[in-house]
Amino acid sequence: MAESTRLLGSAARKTDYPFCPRPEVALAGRSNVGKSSLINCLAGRHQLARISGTPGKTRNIFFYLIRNEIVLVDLPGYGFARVSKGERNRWGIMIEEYLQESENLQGIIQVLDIRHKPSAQDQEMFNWLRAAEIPFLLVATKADKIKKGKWNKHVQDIKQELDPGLEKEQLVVFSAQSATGREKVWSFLKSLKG
Ligand SMILES: Nc1nc2c(ncn2[C@@H]2O[C@H](COP(=O)(O)OP(=O)(O)O)[C@@H](O)[C@H]2O)c(=O)[nH]1
Ligand SMILES: [Mg+2]
Repeated sequence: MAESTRLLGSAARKTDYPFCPRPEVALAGRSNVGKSSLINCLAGRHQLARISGTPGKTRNIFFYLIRNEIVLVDLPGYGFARVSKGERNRWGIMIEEYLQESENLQGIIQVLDIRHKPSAQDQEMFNWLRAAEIPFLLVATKADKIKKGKWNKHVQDIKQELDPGLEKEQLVVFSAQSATGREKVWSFLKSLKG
């Protein structure tokens, strides 16, 4: 029997997407923000998604089946300054095609660094997913890097930039290192099924 948590495949274009037997949830965020670490933390597997030491290389879209429940779709990270214009276009086409054409996209997790205000590209992504009217969750990761007493201030700053009217449960404080917030992200994933 195939493993219930595994890489289903990777692709750049729709014709190459693997068959996904479960609802798909895409992860969007800046390069190096912690998307792959989040996937590994949710999966309870350290080396499922590759953690990048060197950010910015435009990669394919990776599809991971998690516990036979959900498919997490690791989109290539945006906002890496040193890529060429051609690379950036390739990135845009890849992500847009996935977001518009995927057969079974049920939700999006936008990953932000809790320490930083959302960048212009974070805001663009957020506006896009708002307009798409798809269930979404904001995850403010790397929470272990700041004191717990400061979490709320950083969360408020992020909300202020994106949308002050965001509901509390739409933004989860997370750490892949300590697994803070893991259950809340799972609750979101489970709310999408079926
Ligand atoms: N301290 C800490 N480091 C993290 C966390 N999440 C990711 N990182 C580190 O941030 C870097 C980029 O992580 P990665 O998951 O590859 O980011 P991605 O490019 O968005 O997939 C790696 O060095 C990770 O170890 C976290 O929650 N806490
Ligand atoms: Mg990654």
